[in-house]
Amino acid sequence: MKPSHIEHIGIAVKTLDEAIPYYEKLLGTECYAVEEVKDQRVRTAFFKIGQTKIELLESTDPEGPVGKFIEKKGEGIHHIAFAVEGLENALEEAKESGIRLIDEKPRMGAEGLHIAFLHPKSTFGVLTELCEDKNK
Ligand code: CMX
Repeated sequence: MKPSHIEHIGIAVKTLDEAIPYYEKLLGTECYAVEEVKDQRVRTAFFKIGQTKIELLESTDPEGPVGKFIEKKGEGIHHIAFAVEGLENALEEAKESGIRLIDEKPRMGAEGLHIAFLHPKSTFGVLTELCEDKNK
């Protein structure tokens, strides 16, 4: 596996309405998309800096992954996502090397990317996402 770049950094926030203006100021750029990812029980907001994005995550359900994260740890960095080519093979490789997969198979994430998560308990405490843009 050789990721090409950090695709995005996911940051859990209590409300997009409060966090978006801060990031717009900090990054000097406007949020270019707000999208709900229903099966993940989040609303997301995106900013672009070079090749990398910042993805703000607001929970839509206290029992969802981001709702539980904020309840336990508070707002902050939630996950890091690496862009890979050949996501299925990357997952196979990760599994063979003993990494615990949250998603055995890729699924659809925000922005039409194919995504899969690796469990933070086997990635030194960092929830890790692998993603592939099949439209590229
Ligand atoms: N980063 C690091 N550690 C995390 C974590 C995170 N984001 N989320 C949970 N953990 C840790 C918890 O602190 C806990 O550790 P301890 O046992 O030491 O207390 C452990 O993982 C289990 O946490 P939990 O609250 O009991 O939560 P679950 O086991 O139910 O779920 C996880 C944890 C990672 C499997 C789940 O959050 C998940 O499947 N995440 C992937 C999907 C996701 O995060 N989607 C939201 C983003 C979607 C998007 O970007 O579009």
